[in-house]
Amino acid sequence: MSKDYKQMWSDLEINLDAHDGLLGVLSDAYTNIYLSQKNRPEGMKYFDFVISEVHGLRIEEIVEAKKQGRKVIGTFCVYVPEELILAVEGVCIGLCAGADVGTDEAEKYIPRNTCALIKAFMGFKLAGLCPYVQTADLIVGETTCDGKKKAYELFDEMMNGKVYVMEIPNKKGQDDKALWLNEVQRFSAKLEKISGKKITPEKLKEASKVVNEKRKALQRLASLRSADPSPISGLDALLVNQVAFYDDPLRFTAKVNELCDELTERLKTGKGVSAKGSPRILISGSPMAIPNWKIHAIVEGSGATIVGEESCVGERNFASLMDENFSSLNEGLQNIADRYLTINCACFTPNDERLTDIETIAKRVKADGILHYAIQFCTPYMIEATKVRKVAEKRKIPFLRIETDYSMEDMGQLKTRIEAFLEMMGKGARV
Ligand code: BJ8
Repeated sequence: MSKDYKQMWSDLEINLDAHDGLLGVLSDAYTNIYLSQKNRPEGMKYFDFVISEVHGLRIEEIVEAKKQGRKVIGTFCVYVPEELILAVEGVCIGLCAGADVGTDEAEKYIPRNTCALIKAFMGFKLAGLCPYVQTADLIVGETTCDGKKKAYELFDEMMNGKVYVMEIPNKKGQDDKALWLNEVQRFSAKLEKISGKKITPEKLKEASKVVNEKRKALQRLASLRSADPSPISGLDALLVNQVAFYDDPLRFTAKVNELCDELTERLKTGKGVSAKGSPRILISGSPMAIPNWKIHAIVEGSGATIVGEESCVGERNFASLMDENFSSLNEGLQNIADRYLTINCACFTPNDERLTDIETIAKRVKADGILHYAIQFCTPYMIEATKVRKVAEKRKIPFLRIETDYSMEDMGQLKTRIEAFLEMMGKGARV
């Protein structure tokens, strides 16, 4: 941290002692996992800085934005339209927590066999550890999986009524599309009410451009990883995708594009993070919220490179753009509704489009193997893994299925399984 932020944290009612402990653990993990990597692009220095200031400078910026009358909107799902939040000059923060924190406290409210992501967002609040949650004027939940849906009821009580829930349909038929459009309209009215600002077609266009440019930068990064050797590690690419959820969008986009310029230069000289021909893995499944780096650290520590994430912290977040051609607010809201329904989350049934996405991405990134990752007790992704396996078998792509939580207890066991998978995978199975 560049300075002492204790007063700011204290004003936000952060538990200072526990928070010091959390930052210490985070800093050690980052040093061991990230800073120990060899051959990192220079452009990652910005993201190292952002992480070092994750609860410092960025929170200071948000507090300052609040003083200027901007509203802070926390979200837990890539289905929440960022464009609308920006159209009322709000600050959009993706809140999903990826650390095993406050679990004991969370388990007083929700069953032990709840996914780690849900336990973490409740745990962070209960343990007084998340300054982002503390700055939020509104927290947007969604009716995706049952665990989240029910947890938001309890979370709303903890947040003194600040939780607003969007209804996400479970199917994608005509009635579902109408329901979803109505939800987008309802959310835009809610944002206008809490911000006191009107969403005009012009403001929505401006906001759509900002978010689309961010998506394009992330698409560019994803496509550069198709090279052999990849010019960037999976760990670093994951970090960029995680930072996408809370950094200032304009600054973030500029920094990702700078990084991509450097990676493009690397490709010209054939410089990469691993030797040409090293095993290439596509990750598919539940989202990996910051600071969940567990699987990437094991896979890359075992000599393979992760070249893509079919995940909401990855491709599902940036794969499709919003159509910026609209002339009325109604048309703009329709375009938002259409764009977001292209996200193929396992909470939908059927969800065969996700299988097509996995095949397409595996081909594009020249994956040698697919590792399906589900957070333990994440029923939608755990069950859908069976269909993903069938796709991998059909394409003769080696497949490994892993279910784990945020604890480090199974690191040894996972490493053994992943190493055996890489060994079995060998070469020559590339799609
Ligand atoms: S669009 S994946 S961000 S819902 S890991 S809480 S599903 S039990 S996070 Fe998600 Fe939106 Fe879908 Fe993406 Fe439930 Fe699974 Fe836990 Fe999950």
